[in-house]
Amino acid sequence: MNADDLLLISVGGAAAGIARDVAAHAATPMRVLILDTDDATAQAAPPQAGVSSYIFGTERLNGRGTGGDRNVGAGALRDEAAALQTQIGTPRLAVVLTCCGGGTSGAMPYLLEILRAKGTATLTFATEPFSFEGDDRRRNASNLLPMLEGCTDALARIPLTGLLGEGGDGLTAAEAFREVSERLAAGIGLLWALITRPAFIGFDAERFHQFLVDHPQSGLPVFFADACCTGTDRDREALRQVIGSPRFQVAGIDRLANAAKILVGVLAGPDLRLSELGTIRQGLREIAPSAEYFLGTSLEEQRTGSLALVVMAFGKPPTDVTPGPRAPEGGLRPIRGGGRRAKGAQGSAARLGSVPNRFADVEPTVINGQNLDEPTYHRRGIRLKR
Ligand SMILES: Nc1nc2c(ncn2[C@@H]2O[C@H](COP(=O)(O)OP(=O)(O)O)[C@@H](O)[C@H]2O)c(=O)[nH]1
Ligand SMILES: [Mg+2]
Repeated sequence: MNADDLLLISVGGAAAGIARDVAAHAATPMRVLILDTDDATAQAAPPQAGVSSYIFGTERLNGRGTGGDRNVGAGALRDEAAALQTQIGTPRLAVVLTCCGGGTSGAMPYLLEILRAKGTATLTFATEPFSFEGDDRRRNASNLLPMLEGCTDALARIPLTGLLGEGGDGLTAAEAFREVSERLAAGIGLLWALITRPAFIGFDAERFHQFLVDHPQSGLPVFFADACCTGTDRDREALRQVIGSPRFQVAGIDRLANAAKILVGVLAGPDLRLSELGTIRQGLREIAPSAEYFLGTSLEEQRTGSLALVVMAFGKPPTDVTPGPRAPEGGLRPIRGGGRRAKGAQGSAARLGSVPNRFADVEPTVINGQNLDEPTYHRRGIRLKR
């Protein structure tokens, strides 16, 4: 794999900090493009190998940011399409990260269109603001997110409140933002290591590209959980934490049991045993017997003794759901008692997920097992513009 095949792009101030964190912890140099409208982001951190910053819209905004207006963010990027083409190059796969709520993420749809025109497959992580942030930020996010579905190959919507989980109320706002940033950086970092350092059973950028584009749907919903464990029972414990993650219980749907495709990443040292892969595969098969499985492994000396498990569940339209063992009475498995929490989750475990409902803070309109708040093209599996 060529190092240029893979690119991490962040859009906006908060996403920039997370992208830098991923780069700082990566075992191999990675190419990161930080995009923002605010000069302060480029000046905030010392230079890092492989990381470049590009402040767009300076003619209109003079490096002062968008003032929270996402239309300003969108227009600013359109001004600079040509320069941006050069910055991006021609990666086969781009992981795009934005924290919705501000104005700069308004540039996302246009950025994703540029990537699609280049033939780059895109996996987008988009966070939704904390409820305490105010209505304007929530509105910005809930208007933008459905637009992203049409222009990215797979979309992980990540409510920050859910990412923080229980016990978040006692934190200061600064601690809460730091905590969610660390969880996101840890999850994306594992995914990156999996793609860039494949071993034996590789799931590299080209395979990921095929995986994402070889599908009739655009904007595939993806739900993501990870855990890192040590000890003799590390495979079972990681499996237990991931399977039990509340991140898979979304709007009354068990997104793991109902996944169409499950991408399983196992990152360990050279001490990884075949039986551990067997345990993980078997455990996931029991939860989602009808899903198609993809396995990738990454072995690094410094991981010896630990096992990190990343599971990404790619959704399918609810019209096409096969009940799994967690949905014995057919259809989608409802959440019981507000979803299960993984017990004994370790500090290194990070859980990412997404909400399929297109309206924030509104119960989904579910009729005959279909969530009518999901766009029709999405529910029916129609891929747009491809
Ligand atoms: N994970 C994380 N999210 C943040 C942080 N600060 C702000 N956010 C979230 O990011 C959203 C957008 O903020 P920002 O990226 O600064 O917007 P911009 O002004 O358009 O660059 C906010 O509404 C918050 O939900 C942070 O430190 N960490
Ligand atoms: Mg900003």
